[in-house]
Amino acid sequence: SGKEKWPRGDESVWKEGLRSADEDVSSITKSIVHHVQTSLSRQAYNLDDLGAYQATALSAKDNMLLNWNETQLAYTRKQPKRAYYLCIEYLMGRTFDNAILNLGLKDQYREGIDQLGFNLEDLIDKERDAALGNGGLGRLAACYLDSSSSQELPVWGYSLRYKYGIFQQLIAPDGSQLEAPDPWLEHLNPFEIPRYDVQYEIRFYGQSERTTKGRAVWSGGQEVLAVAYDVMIPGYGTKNTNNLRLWESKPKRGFDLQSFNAGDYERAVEASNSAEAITSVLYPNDNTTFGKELRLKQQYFWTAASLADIIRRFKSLDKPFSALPDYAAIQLNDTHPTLAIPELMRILVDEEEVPWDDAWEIVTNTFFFTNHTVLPEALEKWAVPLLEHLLPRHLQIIYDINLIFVQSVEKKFPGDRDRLARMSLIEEGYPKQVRMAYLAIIGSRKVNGVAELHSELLRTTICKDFVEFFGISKFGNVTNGVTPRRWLDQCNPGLSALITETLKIPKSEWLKDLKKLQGLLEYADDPKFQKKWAVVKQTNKERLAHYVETTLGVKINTKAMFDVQVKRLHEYKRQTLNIFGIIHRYFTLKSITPEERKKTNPRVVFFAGKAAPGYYIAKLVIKLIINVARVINADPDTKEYLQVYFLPDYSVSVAELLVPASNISQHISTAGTEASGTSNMKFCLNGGLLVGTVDGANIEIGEEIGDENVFFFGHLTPAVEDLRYQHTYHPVPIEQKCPALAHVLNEISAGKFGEGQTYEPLLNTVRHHDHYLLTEDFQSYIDALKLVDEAYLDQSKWLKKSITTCAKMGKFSSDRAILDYAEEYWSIEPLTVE
Ligand code: B1N
Repeated sequence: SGKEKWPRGDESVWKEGLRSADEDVSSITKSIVHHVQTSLSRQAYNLDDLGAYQATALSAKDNMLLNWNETQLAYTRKQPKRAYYLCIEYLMGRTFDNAILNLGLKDQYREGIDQLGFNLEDLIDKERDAALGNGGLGRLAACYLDSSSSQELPVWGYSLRYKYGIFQQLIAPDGSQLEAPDPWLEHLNPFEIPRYDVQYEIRFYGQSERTTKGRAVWSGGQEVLAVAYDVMIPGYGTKNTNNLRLWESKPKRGFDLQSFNAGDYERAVEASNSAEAITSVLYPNDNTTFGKELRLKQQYFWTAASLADIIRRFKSLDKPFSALPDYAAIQLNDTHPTLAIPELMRILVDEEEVPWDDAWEIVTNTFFFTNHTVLPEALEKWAVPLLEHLLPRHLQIIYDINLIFVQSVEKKFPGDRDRLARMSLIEEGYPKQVRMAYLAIIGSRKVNGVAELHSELLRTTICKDFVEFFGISKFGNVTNGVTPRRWLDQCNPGLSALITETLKIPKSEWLKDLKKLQGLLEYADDPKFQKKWAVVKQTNKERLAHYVETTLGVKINTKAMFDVQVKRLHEYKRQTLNIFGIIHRYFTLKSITPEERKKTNPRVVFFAGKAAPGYYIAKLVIKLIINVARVINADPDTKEYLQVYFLPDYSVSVAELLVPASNISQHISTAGTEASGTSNMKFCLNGGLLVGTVDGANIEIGEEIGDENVFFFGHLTPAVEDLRYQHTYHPVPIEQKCPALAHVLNEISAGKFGEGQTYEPLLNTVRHHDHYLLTEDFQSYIDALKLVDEAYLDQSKWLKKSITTCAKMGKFSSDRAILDYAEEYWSIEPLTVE
C-alpha cells in the first residue's frame, strides 16, 4: 500500500543500513573483496580460481537477494494469485553466469574480475552443475522458472534438495558405463538460503482411525522434519526474482537418547539415518518407474511439506477455504506429486473440518496436471499394500474418492461394467495397484500434454474414457519451450551479438519476444550475412573441439560436419538407429575408391547421454557406440571422412557447448513415443538443422520453420501400432525386411566391433520383436542422411536453411509456454516489482 506504518525502530537508521545493488565495477570489486575477506576468510595471497569464483558468486547472490526480497515483499503486500510448480526434478545446471546475465551486470563483472587478476570464463567453469534431474522433464522445469521470473509471473517451484544429484558417468576401458556419486554440495553452494525457521513435521506409517463425517485421525508411525532451502530465480531485464524451495529431510530429534545412553550408538543413529535417507539421492530413472518404497517416501515428503507451506501462507490471509483456488494454482508436473491430491483432502477434511464435497470442489479447482509421457513403463502405479503401510490415511481417502467417482461414472454410463473397471483408480491384480495418472486426472481442473501430437494421443488413448466422461475441454495442450536466455544468449554469445547487430534492436527486446527473430529472414540470402553466420558456427565448433581435446585427448577436424545426438539412452530414442547407420556408412566408405571418398562429406558424430544404472540394454548401446567408434576412428582408409565420439558425463554445461556447435542433430524416436523433446528446439534455435521422425515437437518445428528445412523420415504414428502387430503375428526375417540392416547386425555379431556375443541381447531386440521398429525405418533413415550430405555440399543453401530455422523458432520460447499456462490454466497475472 505504501502507507504502512514502519514496523519498528527509527526508519531512517534502518534505511541508512540497507545495502543497495551493485551497479558499477568498483562496487562489484568491493563486494568481491569483502566476501574474500569475510565469508571465505582468505586474502589475495592465497586465493585460487575456486575461491575467487565463490566470492564472486556470493557477491552476485547479494544482488539477487535484494531483488528476491523486494519480490517477496510485493507478493505479500499485493497477494496476487500464485502458481506453485511441483516437480520432482529441477535440472538447473550452473547459476552464476545466468545470474549476472539476468542482472544485466555481466560486463561489469568481467571488468571487475579482470581488475582483480582473474578471468571470468575460468571462474564460470569452477561452478558445479546443480544436476537435480535426469533429462527433459527436469530441464523443462528449470526453463519454466526462468520464464516465470522474466515474465513477472508469481510462480514458486517446489522440489527436493537431494544431497546427491544424477550420478557422474565414467566410461571403463571396455566401453561400459560406470556410475559415481555426485556430491554437488561438497563445496559451499553460494546460491541457496537455508531457512531453518521454515520446518514441517511429516508423518509416515502409523494408524488411521475413522471417526465421524468421513474424517479420520492419523497417528503413530514415524515423524521426520522437512527443512526449507530457497534458491533465487532471477528474471531477465526485471527485478522480479522468484523462488525455488527445496526440502531437506532431517530427524525430528537428533538421535534416540535412550539407546544412546544405553550405549547402543548404532541404534541411536538409526532413526536419524532413515530420516536423512529420504532426500539423499535423486532416482536416476528417466521415463520409467521402479515402485521402490523410498521413492514413494520422497514423493509424499515433498508434496506434504509443499502443501503445508502453501496452506500456511493461505491461512495467513484469513479467507475461507473456498477461496483457495482464487489464491493458489498447483501444477502437478507428471504424476510424481499426485499424492498432493489426497493430502489436500486430508488437510481440509481431517484437520480443517471442511465437509468432504466442499473439500473435493476446492481440490479440483486448485490442481492442474501435465502428463509427460505415454510410455507404459513410465505410468506410475503404487501397490495398495505399500500405500496402506506407509500412508494408511491416504489410502482410505483414495478409496473414498474412487467410490464416489465410480458411482458418478455408473450414473452417466449405466450398466457399463467394463468401463467402470477401466476407469477405476484401483487396478485389480495381485497386488492391487493405484493408478496415479487417473487420480491426477480426476483431481485436477485441467490436464495437458506437452506437444500437439502427444496431447492428441493422450485424448485418444490414456484419457479416452475420461474425455468421454468429463468432456473434451478439460484436456488441452501446451507445447514445451526453452529459455532463450540460457539456450542462445548465454551458450552462444557470438550468435547473440550477431543477431542484435543485425536486427538493430536491443538484445533485451528479442530475448523477451522471440518472434522478433523473424527479422533475420530478410538476410537469409545475403552472402555477407551468411558469411558472418558461418563464422559464428565455426567458432563454436572450435570451442567444442577444444573441450573434446581436453577431455578425450583427441584432435578433431572442425571443417567436418558436426552431427550430434545427445539425450538419455533409451530404446525408444533409438541411438541404435544412429550407430547402425554409422556402421552402414563406414562399410559404404570402405567399399568405394579413395577418389570417390574424396568427394564425400566428412562427418564427425557426437553422442552423449546417461543410461539408467539398471537399464541393461541401454548400457549395451553405450558399449557398442564406444567400440564402434574405436574401430572407425582408427581406420586409415576412412578416418578423414568419418569420426565418432561418445562424450562422457553429459550435463547441462556440456549441452551448452554442444548445442551451438552442431550443424545437424538427431531426434529419431519411434513415431508416437517422444512426448515432445526440448533439445530439438535448442539446436534449431542455434541454427542447427534437424533430422528427425514425425514425432513430438519435431512436427511443430516443421510447421514453423517449413518442412523443407527439416530432414524428416520414417513411419508415422498411426502406422506404428499396426506394424508392431505385424511383427508379432506375421514376422518376416530381417534379411528380407531390411537387408542393409541385417548386414550391419551380422557384422556386429561376427565380432567386427569386439566380442560379438556381448551384443547379442541388444541385436535380438531388433531381430525378434523390434518394438521400436528399426527394421521399418532404417532405409528411410539412411536416405534422409544422404539428403543431409547433399544439402551440406551447397553451403549457401545450407546457411539459408540454418538462418531461416533460427529466425522462425520464436514459438518455442518457454516465455510463450509459461504465458499459456498462466492464462489458460492457472489464471495468474504478471506483477511488476518496482
Ligand atoms: O519430458 C520432457 C519431454 O520433452 C520428453 O519428450 C519426455 O520424454 C520427458 C519419470 C520422466 N517424460 N517423462 C519423464 C522423467 C523422470 C521420471 O522419473 C518420467 N520425462 C519425460 C518434457 O516435457
